[in-house]
Amino acid sequence: MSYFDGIAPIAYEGPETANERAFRHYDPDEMVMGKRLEDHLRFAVAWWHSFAWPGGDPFGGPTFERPWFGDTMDHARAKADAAFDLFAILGQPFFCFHDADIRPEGASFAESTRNLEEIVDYIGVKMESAKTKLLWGTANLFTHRRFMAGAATNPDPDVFAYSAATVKTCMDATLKLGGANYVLWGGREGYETLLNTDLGRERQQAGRFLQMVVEYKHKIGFQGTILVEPKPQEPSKHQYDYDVATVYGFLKEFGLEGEVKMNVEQGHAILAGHSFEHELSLAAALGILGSIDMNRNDYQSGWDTDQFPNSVPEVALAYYEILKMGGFTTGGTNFDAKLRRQSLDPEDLVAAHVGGMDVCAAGLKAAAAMLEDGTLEALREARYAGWDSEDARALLKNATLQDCYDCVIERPINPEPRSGRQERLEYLVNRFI
Ligand code: XLS
Ligand code: NI
Ligand code: NI
Repeated sequence: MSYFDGIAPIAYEGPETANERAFRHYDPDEMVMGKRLEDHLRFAVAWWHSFAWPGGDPFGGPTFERPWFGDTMDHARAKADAAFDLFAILGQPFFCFHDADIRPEGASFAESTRNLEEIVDYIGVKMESAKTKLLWGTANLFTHRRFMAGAATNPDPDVFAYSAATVKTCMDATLKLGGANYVLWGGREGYETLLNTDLGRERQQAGRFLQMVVEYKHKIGFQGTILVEPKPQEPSKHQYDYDVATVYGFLKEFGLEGEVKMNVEQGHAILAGHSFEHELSLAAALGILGSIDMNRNDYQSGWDTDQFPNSVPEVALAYYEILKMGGFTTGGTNFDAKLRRQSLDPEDLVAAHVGGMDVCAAGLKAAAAMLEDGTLEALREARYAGWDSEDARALLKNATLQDCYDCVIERPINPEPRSGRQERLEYLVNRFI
């Protein structure tokens, strides 16, 4: 018997349907800008939120009572069975996992690794008869108490070594399951108080750790992309991978900017005081936009609420940046989103994903329409048209302050301000949403 018994695979029925168990906007085969919608969006279900999260919060214990909750390998297999049952209902092409989501912790590193290898084989067999592939794997280096003072940035070299060994096993697992990417989110790579922290040292440790990951990727011939996922705080007071700009500087410092891209999460962007589209636009401009963790942060809470997305206008601006850079290559849209703790039923889990997929599909189609219309990009380009002239280009390339001075005096230059047309642009965008 399946946990999702009685729930049939979700089909596309169009925007007018009253059926809760149907897609209104997500038709995987719909062609958008010459590509199937499924291949644009590349949806993934997150194992941790959908199958491992028990519904607790700082004031209350678990609210979910899933039949697969427990610490044995039998539980782990039952969890994988339920996961693949949900995948068959949603029909999404990918999933993502941490080691700790899929296997029970062992009494030793060796036992944890054996558990991981065993469940990876089990999942591998399930994948043979399913359409679902692995978008990315990652290591949980933040839940167990050994990681409380960080993983790579821990003051104890034993924790550094343990963390590196753990990442090795997770990269092996990701390679074995044919993963398209490998993610590093620095869960506790930061500090609680500067009073006990040597920032300089911890930076160096984090840099060397990431170099080791890239070296190992090449050693084992992993063809996927290594992704870093920025977040400014939570669980630690301050996290080193604060935002896209900060991580880019870090990659440059350690010579990794050609090797590592970003996994940008909506909620993390909000926590950093940015919009999602700001982080995506910057990552695209720097050539390091890899993949996204799609969710929605509560704008008042101040922590990472990981809700399913429900705002088409917001999602549209995010996909606009993605389409503008040419779309995902190895990346995709991972629902790093969880149910609210009162949403107890299997039906809730299905509906959350169906709703999220529909919001993303509607957003992506609006973004594609804006791009195909071209007005927004034409106006943006026109704003910089002054730079198209030979003289202007030479100015940027070779001119000195003295050259500029001479030119301003001789021509003479007296700049005339032009409208930025913000309200008109906002109004234009609304036409597509
Ligand atoms: C937590 C992060 C985490 C990463 C994977 O805030 O979003 O879920 O995506 O470790
Ligand atoms: Ni995430
Ligand atoms: Ni997050």
